[in-house]
Amino acid sequence: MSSPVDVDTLIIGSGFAGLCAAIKLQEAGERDFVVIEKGSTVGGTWRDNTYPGAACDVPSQLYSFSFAPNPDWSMSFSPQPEILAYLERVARDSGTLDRFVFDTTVENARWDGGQDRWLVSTSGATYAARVVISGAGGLSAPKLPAIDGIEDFAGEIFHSARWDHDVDLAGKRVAVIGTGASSIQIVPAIQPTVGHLDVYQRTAPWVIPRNDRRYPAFERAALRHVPGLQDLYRTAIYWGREGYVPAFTRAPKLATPAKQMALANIRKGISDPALRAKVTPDFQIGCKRILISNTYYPALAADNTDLVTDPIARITPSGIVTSDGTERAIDVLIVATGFHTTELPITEHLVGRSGTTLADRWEETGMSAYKGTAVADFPNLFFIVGPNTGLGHSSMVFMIESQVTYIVDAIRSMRRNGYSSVEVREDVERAWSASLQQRMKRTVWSTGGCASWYLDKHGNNTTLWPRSTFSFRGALARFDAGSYRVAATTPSHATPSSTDREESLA
Ligand code: N01
Repeated sequence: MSSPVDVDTLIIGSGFAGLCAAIKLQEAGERDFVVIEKGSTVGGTWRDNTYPGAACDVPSQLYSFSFAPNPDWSMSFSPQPEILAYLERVARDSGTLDRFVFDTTVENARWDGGQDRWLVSTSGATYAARVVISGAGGLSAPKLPAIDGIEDFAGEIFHSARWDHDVDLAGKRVAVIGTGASSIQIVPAIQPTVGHLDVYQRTAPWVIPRNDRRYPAFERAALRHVPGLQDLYRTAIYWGREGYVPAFTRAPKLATPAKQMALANIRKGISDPALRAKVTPDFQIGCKRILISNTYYPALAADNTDLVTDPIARITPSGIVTSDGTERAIDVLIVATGFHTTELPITEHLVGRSGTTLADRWEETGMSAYKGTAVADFPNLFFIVGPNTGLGHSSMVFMIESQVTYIVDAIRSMRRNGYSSVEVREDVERAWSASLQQRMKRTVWSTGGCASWYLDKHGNNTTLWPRSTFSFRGALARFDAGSYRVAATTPSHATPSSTDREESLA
C-alpha cells in the first residue's frame, strides 16, 4: 500500500460550508489543505437539488457569503441555478480550486493517537491529516420512506434531491409523497405539465406567502455601484429575520400574525372548503419549518390535482394503495420525503480516539457537539453545520461563516501554541448540550404539538439553534483553548503556516 499523502487540513465537502472553510483557510495563510468532494463540482445541496421550482426560501442578499456579495441576483429569493452558478464563481475566483479533489468519497477517517493525525481513506488516495473539517452537510443524504412494496414499483421513481431529468412528466400520472419544503416547490412547478397529480400529505404544513420580486436593472446597477447599498440590504434583511427569533424560542404567540397570513394564503389559493380543511395544519405555526409559496395552494386546487390524506398502506408495481383500500394508478413516483438529519451519515465513517465511530457514540446519546463544532473523543475534528446549528428563520450561511471563523482560529491557535491535538473536554461538551436542551423546552419546536425532523428518537431537538444568531456568532468569535484538552506538538509536525513563516521573516 502506498504511504498516505501528508496534508495539514482535510475538508470534507464543497458546499457553502467546505468552500467557506477553504477560502478562509487560504486567507489565513493556511495553504496546505485538500477538499474531498464526492460530486464532480462544488455546490453541495445546491448542486444536488435540481428539481423543478428549486429556489431558496431565504433572500439571497443574506443567503450568500458576506465576503462575496453579488449584485446580480435576479430575484429576491434566488432560483437554484443562480445559487449554484454563484458558488461556482466564488470557488473559481478564490484561487483554491486546485486543492479540490472531485469525484472522491471519504470512506473512513480514523484518529491515530500515536501520530496525532487523522488517517483518511478515500475512494482515491489515503491522507494523513492533522485536522479534519467536516462540511458534509445536514441535508446531503436523501431519506426514502419505508413503505411496503416501494422497491417493487415498476414505473419511474426518484427522490426530490436526485431528480431524473430524463423522465418526461408531460401528460403522465404522477404522485408526490411528502408536503415539506421541497414538495411545495415541486408541486406548482410540475402541475401544469403532468396529466394527473396525486399529492400524498401526511401532515399539512404552514405556508405563508412568498414575497418574491424580480430586481429591476436599475436596482441591480445601484447595488453594484452605490457604496454600502448591498450591505444595507443585507443588514436590513438580517435584523428583520432576527426579529422572528423570540416567536420560535420563547413566546409562540408572537407568531399569530404569521398564522393569520398563512390562513389568508389558504383562503386566497383554495375555494373548496373541504380542501381548505385538509390543508389547515393542526399544530402551532413554527413547530415545523414555516414554508413560503404563493403557488402551492392554487396548484393543489387545480383540476388535475388530488390531495390524498389517507395514509399510504403500500405501493404496488403500478400505483399507491391507501389505508381505505383505494389504489391510485401512477406512471411516476416522486419521493419528497426529506433527508437523514438527526443521524449525519458521515459519522459512520469517523472513528475517534477510543476506536468508536461517532455514529455509535451518537446512537446512545443523540447528536451533540460543543458549539455545534467539536466532539469529545474526536480530537482535531471540526464540524460545520453540526448539531444544533440549524435555523428555521434565517441564513445558514451566517452560521457557516461563524463556525469557520472559530475553526480557522483554532487551527491558527494550534500552530501558534504548538498544540498537536485539541479535544473538547467531555464536561464542557455535556454542559453546552444540557444548556441547549434546557432552552429547547420552551421553544415552539418542543411545545407546538408536532412531530418533526428537528427531533431525534429521544425527543431531543439536536438540529436547531435555540437563540439569536448573533449570540452564536459571539460564542464562536474566538477559539477557547481552555475548553479543550490540548497536547503539545511533536517536533516533526511543528510546521509554520506560510503566513507564520512570512511573519517570522519580517
Ligand atoms: O423534507 P421534509 P424536504 N409517508 O423532511 C413526508 C431544506 N429545504 O426535502 O411532515 C408519507 O421537510 C413528511 O411528512 P411529515 C429545508 O431545511 C430548503 O421537503 O413528517 N409522507 C414531509 O411532508 C427543509 O426543511 C429549501 O408528516 C412522508 C415530507 O415528507 C429541508 O430541506 C427547499 C413519509 C418531508 O419533508 C427538508 O425539506 C427545500 C412517509 N413515510 C428544502 N416520510 C429552501 O428553499 C416523510 N414524509 C432553502
